[in-house]
Amino acid sequence: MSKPTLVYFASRGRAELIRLVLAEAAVDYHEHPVGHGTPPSNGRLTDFQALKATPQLPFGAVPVWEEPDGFVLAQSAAIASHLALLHGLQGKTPREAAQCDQMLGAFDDVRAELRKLAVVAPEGRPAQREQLATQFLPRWFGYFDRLLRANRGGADVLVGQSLTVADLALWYLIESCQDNGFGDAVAAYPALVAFAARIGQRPRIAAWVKSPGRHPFVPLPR
Ligand SMILES: N[C@@H](CCC(=O)N[C@@H](CS)C(=O)NCC(=O)O)C(=O)O
Repeated sequence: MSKPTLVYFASRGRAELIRLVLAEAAVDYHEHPVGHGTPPSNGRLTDFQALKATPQLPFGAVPVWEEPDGFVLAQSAAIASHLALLHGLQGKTPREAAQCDQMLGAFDDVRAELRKLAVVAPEGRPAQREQLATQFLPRWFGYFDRLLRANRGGADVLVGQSLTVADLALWYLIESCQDNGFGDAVAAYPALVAFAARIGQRPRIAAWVKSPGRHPFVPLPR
């Protein structure tokens, strides 16, 4: 293996923030897509159930990040944070690094609530959507708006004075909410709308968004 490898399904999911960090850092890496019932390719297992039974997935789950010298890391937030640190996207001080991790925790909290739409019975979805749209997301975007504006007036980045993984996490959360019909919860906060436009216009992020390598958006069930 000469390039680092990201092991995940052929979808955005929990790997997309990692891919955004890799895009912003211009890292050359290989994707090893796993699936259900997929035969081995390039001499490697790609069937998820088979792979889960091996030590290649430290916790029997993906994403997993592999480096050419044999270093293997699981847990999406740990991978994002490791790559951010390697490439100067984890803040400049221990406090800024912790503030980045704070955002990664919040990112997981919000995504976990959104994912409930995928598991709730179809008849429960309208109520779940209503709760997300009118209570949960306005509350969380209110927190993010306050956090952003507390950093030098909110006209730049979330943590410190330069782009970090925290900005990429917030940008991806905003994009996911807008794409899933929760744009009003974001639109209520002009500083967040301007922030999302700023981050989305960064050349490497804009290029990743348009790239054929980006997996298509899959909506949460309606
Ligand atoms: N906290 C872990 C969760 C990883 C996780 O649950 N990944 C799912 C796929 S998105 C998985 O591999 N689940 C194991 C399974 O389906 O058996 C992370 O953020 O990486």
